[in-house]
Amino acid sequence: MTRNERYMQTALKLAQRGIGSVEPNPAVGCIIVKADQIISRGWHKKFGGTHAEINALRNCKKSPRGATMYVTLEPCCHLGKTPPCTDAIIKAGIIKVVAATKDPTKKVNGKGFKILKKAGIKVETNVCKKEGESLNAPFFKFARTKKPWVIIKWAQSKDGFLARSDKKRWITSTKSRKDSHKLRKKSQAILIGINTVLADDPMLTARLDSGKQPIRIVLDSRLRIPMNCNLVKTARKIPLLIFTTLKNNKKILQLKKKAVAIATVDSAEGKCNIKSVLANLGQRDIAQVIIEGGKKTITSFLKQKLADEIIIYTSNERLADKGRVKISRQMKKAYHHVTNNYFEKKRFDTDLFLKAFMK
Ligand code: AOF
Ligand code: ZN
Repeated sequence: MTRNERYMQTALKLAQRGIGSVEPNPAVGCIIVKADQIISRGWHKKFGGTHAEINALRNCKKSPRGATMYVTLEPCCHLGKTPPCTDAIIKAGIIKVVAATKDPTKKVNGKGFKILKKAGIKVETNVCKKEGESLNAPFFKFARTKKPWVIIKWAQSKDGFLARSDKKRWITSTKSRKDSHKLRKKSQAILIGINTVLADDPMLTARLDSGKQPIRIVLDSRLRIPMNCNLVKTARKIPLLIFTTLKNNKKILQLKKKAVAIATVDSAEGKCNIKSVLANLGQRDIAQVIIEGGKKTITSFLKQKLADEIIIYTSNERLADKGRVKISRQMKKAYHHVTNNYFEKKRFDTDLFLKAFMK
């Protein structure tokens, strides 16, 4: 490993601390090095907050004048929720910037590097590029394709059941369910099929503390959603978006009156065309969506290879005759289609948690 790579690894580790709080922004880490000594560290801590470079510049123990900055993403040069990082870097007297990746967003896309170079700062990029990109895979996908990062998530029993037929409500442990609420909280949108609405009447909220709630999305080609279901009843408080293939339907007006947003897409085999759904979500600036069920919806995303990531909670219990709705062949086989460049395996009590990126 070169010295540059070693320093970049430190910056990448710092960046990781922001995962879960910065989305849909990228997680970014930054260190400042002078005379082969790290004089400061910084990372982007939460969405809307100060950028990694600014945090690092503020944390300097010594003057950053004449120092080298290692940052995992090209410094921004635009006024967003925060001022451009390039200005601050130039002003601070940094003489060299080493970056892992270019920022692919239109507003930056190489312009940040150009501005730094013009100010006489040396720029080196693509140091640990692969790690830098996989750390922010959802951000890079959205910037390049304008389609959201698709996470498929489900909970199953050890013998592959998605629901139970006895009086107990849950398959997985309290800890697993808490974790899945955390996941909801850090995502922009949760999507389910109409069958899940009809079967469970869910709220689809992140029941942690107050704060940001993801947009709730239902695929409902024929608008079968009941007007008195929990999702519709709460639409004024928490956004609800329904995709349908119907146009000029009376129910569209009724739903709109209840503050439900409706989008009409083309149909594919009688259902909403999920490719069009994803394109539509991209237009709405939704950079990441979790598909939470049910079996049919999840299976159609897997069949069409539209999933980017899978998350599976598996309980230690075999349900056998207490089980209902077995996972599909595609769900069972999903594991043959994952990459190993990002893989997490851990336990929540006796449940197994698996997370991987799809090939
Ligand atoms: C950086 N350093 O730590 C991050 C960057 O609205 P704002 O001001 O927070 O800007 C968000 C955009 O800035 C985001 O879309 C991405 O292009 C870039 N993120 N840039 O220089 C950082 N998080
Ligand atoms: Zn910035």
